[in-house]
Amino acid sequence: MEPTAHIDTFVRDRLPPKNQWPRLVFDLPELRYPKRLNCAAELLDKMAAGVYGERTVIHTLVEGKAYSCSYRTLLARANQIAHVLTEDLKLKTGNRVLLRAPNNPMMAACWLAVVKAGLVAVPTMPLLRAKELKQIIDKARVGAALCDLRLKDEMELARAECRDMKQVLYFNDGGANSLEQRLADKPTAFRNVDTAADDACMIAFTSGTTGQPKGTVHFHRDVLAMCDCFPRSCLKPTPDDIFCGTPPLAFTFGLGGLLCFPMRFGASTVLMERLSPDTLLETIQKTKATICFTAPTYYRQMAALVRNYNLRSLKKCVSAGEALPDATRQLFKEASGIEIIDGIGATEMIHIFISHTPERVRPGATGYAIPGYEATVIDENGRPCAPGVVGRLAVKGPTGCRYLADSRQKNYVIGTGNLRGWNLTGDAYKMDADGYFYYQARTDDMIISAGYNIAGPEVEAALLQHPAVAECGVVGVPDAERGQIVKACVVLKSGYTGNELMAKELQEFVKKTIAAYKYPRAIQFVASLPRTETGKLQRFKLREPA
Ligand code: 3UK
Repeated sequence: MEPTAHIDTFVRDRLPPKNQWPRLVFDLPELRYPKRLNCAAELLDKMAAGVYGERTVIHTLVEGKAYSCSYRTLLARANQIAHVLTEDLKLKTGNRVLLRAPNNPMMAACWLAVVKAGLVAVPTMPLLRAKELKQIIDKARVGAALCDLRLKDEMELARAECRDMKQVLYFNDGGANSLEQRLADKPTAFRNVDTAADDACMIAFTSGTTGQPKGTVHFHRDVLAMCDCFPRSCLKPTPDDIFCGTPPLAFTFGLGGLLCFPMRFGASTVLMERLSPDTLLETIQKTKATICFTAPTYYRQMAALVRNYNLRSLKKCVSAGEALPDATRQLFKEASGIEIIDGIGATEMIHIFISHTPERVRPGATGYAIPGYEATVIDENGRPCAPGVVGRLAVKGPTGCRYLADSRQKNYVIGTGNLRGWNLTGDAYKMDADGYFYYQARTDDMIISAGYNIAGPEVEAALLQHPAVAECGVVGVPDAERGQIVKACVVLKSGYTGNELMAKELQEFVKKTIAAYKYPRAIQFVASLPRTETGKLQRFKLREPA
């Protein structure tokens, strides 16, 4: 590794053992980064100094009123925050800083400030509770936090339980001792720390449903690699693009799509704190956004509302976080004329590695390995599967999994054989002869019923084609006779009633749409489905007895 700029080497000291590292490939010319690199300097200082300086980087709406800020203004703000971190809080390079806020301009400025100062950002989802925050603070040994005032309660509860958490500054507050008050008399210039390309700049925690959260370590180089892969090949943004969407900046899907990608291309982003499908559409209309990032469930709900809005500005839509059912793709296309760009990414890989351009879409497929990445499907012996055969997805590229001090590293990165150093995402996939990848299920979500392997998402895709179905989730539940049976939890559209008759009709519909043995033997009608802050269905909750 390159000599570190970090005085505090906590993170480097807790990287996985060398023999468990992912193998990295940097074949594309745009991925050949210099040995010394500060990604915030590339994304912010460099852009602010050039032709983009006076152009807008962040838009926001506060009570319907539009505000915007230029690259140069954002740079000045981030620099002042960097001074507060290093002078007032006396943080040393390599120290971890917790970040907590909904998507707003201060959250963006704080992330950039932390990274400019050679500190390590630990962004956290706004809805996390003190107990979850404590796990993260303890694991990453975080000594300071920058937190939105509205998230103060859980922050203070966590702080009381964490000896390491010594200093917390609040923002969007305005009061005495707030971050805003401290930064006000700081210089607007700051000398960035000359970090190594492989110094950590962020620990992103996975939104795991069970057990201790896993911290994935990302280097300065990784942040630029995420900008130079997916957006460059599939989105092709221009400086006139306006990005918009829902994923939190604390989720790498949102950090890329709503902050780093726009900045890498001299474009701008709309940061909004809470967006529902209808307010997202309203925001696109008001800000004339051109690119939208959100989860499949949002596109499905938006499809029904599109005609109430003027979306002429909108050109491209990206879906990730969970599988995009073809029925949703078609509904949204009929409503808006836009072919959604699906992409699978992971916190471990930092962003998307299989996707497609709108022109090269294939129904039912997530896409192909995007330039910079390789992907394959392997069997239980670790050998590549023939086209059409379901196996485990393995990927390799310029980014890869590095858990902070975690024995689960060896479950994610292959340790032996020809594919040593490839990443196993935990997804069951099949590939066709042209290299398109078709999602089946999470490997541990495959349903085994009377000896058949059944992928829940395939049954969901069938159900979603029925006109009465708004949303659904399909899981395996224990059954004395068959081991497991297929159970569907169904949200009906308004105007339909969930009764015996409807259950029968849906069962018959699935039998006619896909192989009959996959039909849901149990159907439960529910008012809504349990989802994470990132739009993922919480399948484990559907397995719990009603
Ligand atoms: C699933 C998908 C099918 C898949 C993420 C884009 O979701 C992200 O990261 P997470 O760590 O979860 C990773 C897992 O989510 N998944 C994500 N996208 C798709 N399954 N089709 C998709 N398009 O199981 C994957 O292993 O929360 C997504 C960018 C950055 C991200 N962190």
